[in-house]
Amino acid sequence: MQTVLLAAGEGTRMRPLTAHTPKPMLPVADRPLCAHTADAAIAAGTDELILVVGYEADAVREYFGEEYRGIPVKYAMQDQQLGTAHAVRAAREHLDDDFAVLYGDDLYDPGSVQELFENAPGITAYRAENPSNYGVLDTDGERVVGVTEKPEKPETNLVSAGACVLPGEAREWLDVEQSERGEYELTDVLDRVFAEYEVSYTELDRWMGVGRPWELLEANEWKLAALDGRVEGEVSERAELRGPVVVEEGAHVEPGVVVEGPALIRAGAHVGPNAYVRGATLLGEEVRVGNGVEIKNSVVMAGTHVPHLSYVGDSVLGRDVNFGANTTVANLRHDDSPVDQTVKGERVSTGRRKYGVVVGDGTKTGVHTTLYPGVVLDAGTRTEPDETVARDR
Ligand code: TTP
Repeated sequence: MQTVLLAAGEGTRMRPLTAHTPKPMLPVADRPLCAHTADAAIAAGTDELILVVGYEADAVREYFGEEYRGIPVKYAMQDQQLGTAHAVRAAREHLDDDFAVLYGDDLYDPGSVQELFENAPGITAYRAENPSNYGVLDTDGERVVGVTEKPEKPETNLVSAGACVLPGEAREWLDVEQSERGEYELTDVLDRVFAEYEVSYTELDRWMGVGRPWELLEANEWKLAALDGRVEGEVSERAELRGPVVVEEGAHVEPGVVVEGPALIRAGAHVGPNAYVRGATLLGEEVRVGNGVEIKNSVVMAGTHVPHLSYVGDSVLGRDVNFGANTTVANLRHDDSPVDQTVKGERVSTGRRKYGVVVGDGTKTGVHTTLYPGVVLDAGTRTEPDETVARDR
């Protein structure tokens, strides 16, 4: 089976982390977000990957190359994101039989992907608390006969999760009309498949869409928890690793460091002396965490330095960030209410009581900078020494 993996998106809700990196290439534990899905598809028997790319396409091409884990990889360019059917249409010339469509910014549990592949043609579904906000499956026994978008009175709470396996014939059905919201949508292709094939559904055991920065934290919490501890790098005898901690080859952990898993310390990272890293934390390649620094439940991307006397909690730091000595992230409001963040100009609740900051690539903070919960710093921001940053920059 061929797998079309949609990875053309600009990831505007994930800004500033997507300023230079496409969302599907953001790190989730030991690989990019979309590689988890590619790997699940390969484990389920895919023999060819077709990546639909657009925004910052080169980053995707560089990672997957022409062959990935022994599987040929092809690319389809989608210059404008005009919809999911439009995206699959970009891949059409490469398709020759039944094919799966998976989303590069969704995380699936691999077992469910396997089940989806075994029950082709089929779609994925999950139980939603508020099904009226989604496309609800219309079923006849085990067979899916349609999807009703945002029904007022849904008959079930089983909603479509998007991923599907389509019969080869559907290649000819991709030229759908523009929908009311102006997109070419795969749901319109599916309507024809429901009418002409017996389509089953696979209920996903676990699944999440990764659209906003705190969801990147959640994705990392999921995939870091799935890692088994292993030490391939150099860990001082006077450092303590508790729980599942991975120290990759070429990483160093100095005396006086305590790491509580799940945590992943990637190749070339340097931690300590005297630092405290708590789960679930990802320290990317070439990250430096120095003396008197505490990092908790955070994603710290490649090349970032937090060298002296700082606290970082429940935060996402982009690439090549530098925190001046004594930079402190506040990650809890005095009134204990969930922390809000501005996403595309709108204040949105993250739903998280503990939530720190989101810092774009190349930012440098001055010494003694204090960052308020939910603050977003654009790529390349500079703060002055002693600054207290309560608003996004
Ligand atoms: P979206 O989440 O709608 O878009 P996005 O990923 O660019 O994020 P944002 O809304 O924050 O800007 O897309 C969902 C997935 O589908 C994502 O993996 C990208 C993919 N996609 C395409 O590849 N091409 C398309 O035309 C569309 C609409 C989506």
